[in-house]
Amino acid sequence: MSGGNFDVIIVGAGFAGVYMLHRARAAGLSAVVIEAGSDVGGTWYWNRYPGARCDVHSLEYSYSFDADVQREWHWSERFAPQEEILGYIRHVADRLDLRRDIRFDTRVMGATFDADHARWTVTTDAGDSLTGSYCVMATGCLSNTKLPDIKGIGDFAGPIYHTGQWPQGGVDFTGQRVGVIGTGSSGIQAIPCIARQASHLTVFQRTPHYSVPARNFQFPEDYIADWKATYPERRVQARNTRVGVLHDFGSGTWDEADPQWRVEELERRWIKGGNNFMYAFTDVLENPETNREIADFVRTKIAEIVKDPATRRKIMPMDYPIGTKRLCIDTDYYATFNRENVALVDLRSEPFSHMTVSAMVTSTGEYPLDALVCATGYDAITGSLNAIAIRGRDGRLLRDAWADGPRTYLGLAVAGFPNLFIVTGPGSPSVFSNMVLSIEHDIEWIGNCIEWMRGNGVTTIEADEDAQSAWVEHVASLAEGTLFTQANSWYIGANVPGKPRVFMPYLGGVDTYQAKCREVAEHGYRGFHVGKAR
Ligand code: NA7
Repeated sequence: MSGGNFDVIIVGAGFAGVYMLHRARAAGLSAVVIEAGSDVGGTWYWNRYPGARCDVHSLEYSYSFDADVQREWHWSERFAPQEEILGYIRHVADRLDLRRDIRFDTRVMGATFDADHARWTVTTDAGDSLTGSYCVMATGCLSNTKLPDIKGIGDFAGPIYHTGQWPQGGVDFTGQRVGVIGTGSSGIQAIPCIARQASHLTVFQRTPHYSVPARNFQFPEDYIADWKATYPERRVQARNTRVGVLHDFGSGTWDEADPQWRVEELERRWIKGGNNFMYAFTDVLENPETNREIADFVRTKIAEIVKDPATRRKIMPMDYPIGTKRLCIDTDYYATFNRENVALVDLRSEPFSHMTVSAMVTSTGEYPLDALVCATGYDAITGSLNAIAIRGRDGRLLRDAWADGPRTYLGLAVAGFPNLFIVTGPGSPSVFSNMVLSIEHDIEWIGNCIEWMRGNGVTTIEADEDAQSAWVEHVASLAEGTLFTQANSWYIGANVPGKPRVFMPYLGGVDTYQAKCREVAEHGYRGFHVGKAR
């Protein structure tokens, strides 16, 4: 058991926590990171499932704050695999000598603000009690895993894996009958890989997802050299986009475009692969007609790939707009269902009944299994925060303050919780952006704020209730004008029974968001109350 008094306590050692520690040190602050895993990496530490890789271009999905690290690191593929990204974060932690201030294998259980002394006390499952002037939640948007509630699941004799808590040494499915539940990004990446190894694979699908080809490739040397020669300019450009990624953004709506060009453009983007596909027209997520055209294009492609008519019918996404659940990026996903050893079960027509010691039973069938993989997602964005007993002023629990949905100011701070900062929190662009770019922004904003506080004798900073309400309304109004409300996505908490249906990310764009945060800081942290020591 050990404690300690620090300036900054950071929860989580993923991309956010690692940089926050470095930033805190650069400001001359004492800091400690508490991390549940045995190593740095966060999402990329836990998600070791076969096929796990990023869906953002790897030269963009990386830190920009250190020119040497940026120059030295060699990315090998367009969409880096999990092990390469984990290797990168480990490299950064070593290169910047960060490990000595990270406590691994330790889970934060509670964080309580003491208003009399303006300090946070953070408690862990190891029995530690640490205090800090500032507490930074670098807990990640997708870290609180969710298992399906299936009757008798505990009776199943085989192993059950969640993609977000994959065993360290990997899993060998050779010769096994495997079931996969879930066809979101994780399932869609894992299914083709598991199908190649298992003797038989049964995919249990609740909602068919839209997926476009990744067209991943190994970087030729001159590609990287060219990119690195203009890295700083590219980083600036990326920050000035809606999503923090250098996509090829179309400039007009579907209606404004020439009919022949539209189809050629979609084809070009389909061939190019990746998320670029969603950005051909400016109104894809606002105009139902445009959205239908894009969805029809993808449905035509799926129909061309999947041979069996019954499977084709089941796998076809029909009843929600494309992009309103996160668009998946795949390698051979649809073609995998042409394999003889793969079967698709449509849970909408035959829901789960129960599990036996050796099989999954639905309302109409029984599927013998040796192993079960749950690619069933997360209690996203708020789950990892609500899992910690965070108590602000007067002992109020954050999860109670958020009972009707998360309320933040700029996604970074919460009224009633002084000196608590959230990285990529609800109400910020978070999962609607290049996460690393948004993380860097948030960390820099937090680091600058703390430096400002110390330079001005400010001991507490706390979001104003009215400023927070205005921000919450602004975030909600941005979502109201879109098609996002028409899908049962984790963006609105629809995947967790009982979770309030609130659209959580900020849709106004990374460029606009960062400008607003800058403006708040430049105006002496407008919308915050500051307290000074008496
Ligand atoms: P997602 O995108 O939340 O996908 C989870 C999948 O699991 C999805 O197909 C769900 O169906 C399905 N699911 C969840 N619970 C159940 C139950 N109880 N029964 C049947 N099917 C279920 O999580 P991922 O890990 O794939 O991706 C998360 C993000 O990580 C991703 O967007 C990237 O940003 C990286 P549903 O669609 O809810 O009907």
